[in-house]
Amino acid sequence: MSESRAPQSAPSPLTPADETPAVGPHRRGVQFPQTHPLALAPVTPPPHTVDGFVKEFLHELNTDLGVALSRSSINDQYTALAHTVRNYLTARWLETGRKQRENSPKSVAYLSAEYLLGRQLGNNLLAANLNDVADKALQTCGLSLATLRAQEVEPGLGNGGLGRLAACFIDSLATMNVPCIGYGIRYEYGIFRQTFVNGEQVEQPDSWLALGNPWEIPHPEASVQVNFGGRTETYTDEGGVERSRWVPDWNVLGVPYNYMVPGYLNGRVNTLRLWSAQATQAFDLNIFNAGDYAQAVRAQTFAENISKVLYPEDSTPQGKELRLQQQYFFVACSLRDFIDGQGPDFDLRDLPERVIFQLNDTHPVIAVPELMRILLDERGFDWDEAWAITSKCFAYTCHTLLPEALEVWSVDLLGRLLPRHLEIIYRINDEFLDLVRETWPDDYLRLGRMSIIAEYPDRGVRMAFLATVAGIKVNGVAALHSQLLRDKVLNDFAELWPDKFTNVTNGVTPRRFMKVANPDLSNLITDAIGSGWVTDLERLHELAPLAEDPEFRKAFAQAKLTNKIRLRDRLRVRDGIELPTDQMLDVMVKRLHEYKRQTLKLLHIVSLYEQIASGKVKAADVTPRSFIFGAKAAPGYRMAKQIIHLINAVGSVVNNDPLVEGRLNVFFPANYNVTLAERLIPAADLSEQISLAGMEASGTGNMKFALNGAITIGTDDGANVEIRELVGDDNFFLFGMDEPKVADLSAKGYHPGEYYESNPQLKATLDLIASGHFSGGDPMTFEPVVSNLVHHDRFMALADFSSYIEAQQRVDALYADPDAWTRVAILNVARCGFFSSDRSMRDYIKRIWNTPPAL
Ligand code: NBG
Repeated sequence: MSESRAPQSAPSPLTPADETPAVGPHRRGVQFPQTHPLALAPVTPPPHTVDGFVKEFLHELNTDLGVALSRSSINDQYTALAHTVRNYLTARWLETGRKQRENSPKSVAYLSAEYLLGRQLGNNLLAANLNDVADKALQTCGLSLATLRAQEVEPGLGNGGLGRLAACFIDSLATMNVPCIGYGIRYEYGIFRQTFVNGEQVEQPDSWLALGNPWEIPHPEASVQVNFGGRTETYTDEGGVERSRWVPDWNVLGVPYNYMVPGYLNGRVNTLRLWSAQATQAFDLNIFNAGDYAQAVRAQTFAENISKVLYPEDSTPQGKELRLQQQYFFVACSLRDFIDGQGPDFDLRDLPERVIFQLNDTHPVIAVPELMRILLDERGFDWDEAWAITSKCFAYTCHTLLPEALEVWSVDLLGRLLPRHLEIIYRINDEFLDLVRETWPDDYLRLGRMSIIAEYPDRGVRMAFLATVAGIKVNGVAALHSQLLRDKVLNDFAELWPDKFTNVTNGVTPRRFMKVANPDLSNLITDAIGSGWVTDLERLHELAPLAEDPEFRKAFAQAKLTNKIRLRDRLRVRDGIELPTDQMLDVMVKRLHEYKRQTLKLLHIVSLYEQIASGKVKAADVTPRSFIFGAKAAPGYRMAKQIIHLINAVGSVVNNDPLVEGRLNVFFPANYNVTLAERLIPAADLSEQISLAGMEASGTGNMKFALNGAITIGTDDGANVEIRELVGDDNFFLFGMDEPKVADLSAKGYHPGEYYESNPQLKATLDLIASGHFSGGDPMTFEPVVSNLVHHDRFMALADFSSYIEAQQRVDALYADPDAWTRVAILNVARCGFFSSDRSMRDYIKRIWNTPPAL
């Protein structure tokens, strides 16, 4: 919906106060005379024909962009095309908004600091069923849809799985007709663009907005003011009740930008609303008058910094003030927006019937005290009433098990930035600890363990605990992860409230990751079982018998080959890589993190190479493989960056050593992102999911690979466990310790050096790296990586090495029989329908949200 409302108090940032424009004068429900029949008729999309499309496209190009086709740039053409597609969806968007206002159904408000959307054009063409029409229409104008699609810069507003999951979820909700609004931040710079200089990662800013963004609609007139800093004070209200209030000392504006979230062929278009920070006044007039113009402009920059850049840390948050500002900024805007959207007469006691705010990890958890503050300080509720409402409006999803990934905000910082919120958090904690005391009298250790306020090492607010106390439900993202949350990380809370804890296994959208990304396989599936699978992914089961059909296997293998060729063509242009299409494609793509164990993959490669280089094995006896890595390291994560360097160094030696005879190839295309994932995953044969058991919360890449017919080599970790259960042991290469074994080994004391000393192949592999073979003879370059593995190895790569190598031999054995391999790949596709994000959404609805699908 692109309508909006008058702001609370903020004047337009760009207009002097005495010239405040009329903002939103007759919005929201106010009738004003409409006499022209066209004004009374519902908005209609352009005709769904080639001519209709051409007309709309040229209109956009000529009138909106002001260029003639003959003079237009590719970016003009792309922009006009995007606007055209948008125009087809607009009628549905307005209609969705109208129904929403009419029926006031309970909505999901998904609060997420990250949305890793990927390119919009392909997905929106699909949702509006415009692919063929657009293709033909552009051809008649002498243009190519493929070329224009390549012009789009993807919005990289997320780090990895957590942000991509949010994007899959909003796609599924729209497709399932569930009212949902996604709220987030419109970062001016998304996740950095990764480049390699001499094999080392160098980060470049991601200026994704440089050429404009045709998919967003800004609404500056609907900006929201957000306060920061200052102090609190107590006062006595008219009824003689002592109350607190916040006296902030600075503020910024949140400007909403709306994005369409179209359902697949169902006429629904939900909204994603991303907030951008702007200074409240363009100039601070006092400073301006005093002559310090530069200082006045600096104040503006300070405010606008809030939505400037996405923090590139994945799994290890930095306790930076700006980050807390971002978090509060977007939830304050979003709560205000949602509440005001219910109209002036709305009784906030009914809020739990209108909305569930889903907290995507701890990033938006400051919304809990914010809602309390609104209810207490602005709406005059007493504490118990306010808490009764608040504690029904939130649910919390945890996405990690790493202790260092759980956000803890220093009390000092939080008190300085949000003093009233800190007071409220203390009160929530006091009441909560009373309950703990009642439940377990005299259990002081437990009291300290469960307190929302941590005392050591510094005083801090444990955001995960706050979310757990306030949330109606807490869920993990795969069965194993949810179990470990209950049994370990949040065990005390699970004892107090066993029913609060639940699981929803992650899922991925088949629209983007099959229909858009893998047209050949999608067509093959549709030819075999009809098109219903796109919105009912369990129907992929109907493919299972076809795994036994030689003709189908042939067609399936052919689709895989076509995808490899498409990937080869892309990598050739994008990275100057020459990918062989006649080798097994072995892929590991995900953020670079020690727990994910890219090093274990690397040890496998170096071990193969070492055996060839030392003459133990003939190159001709090695299964030809191309290994592809894709991974960004957090800029401040030194070990991760050294591992990237090492992968590149190994690649340049292995790929160029004549002894290898081209049978092993290691490629690391820079800047792995959603766009590349869409090309890579459909082409893969082998999916590497090799984290240490008990560390990966779920994984979603693992699901995308399996659904595209790659076979997994993996540990019993995260959602791998469920993938293996569904596809069957025979169709999955399992290796490594399971979580209880990892826990035992940890308890016993893990000594990686023992594995190094006792396994000659492992020793030879590590020694080769340590010798400087991959660093021009300099043994120091990768010494930190090697000694970290031999002496610390927190994630036990050495303990799982021999099991991994053995599993890779099983991979080779199966691959030697292409038909048998394809059969297993087909069974993976057929049995992974469970991993649709549509199913995840059904689980959230049933177990957590209680939102009926809208009509
Ligand atoms: C990530 C986990 C993944 C999981 C995604 C989505 C964070 C903090 N967590 O295993 O590491 O698949 O979340 O749930 O990014």
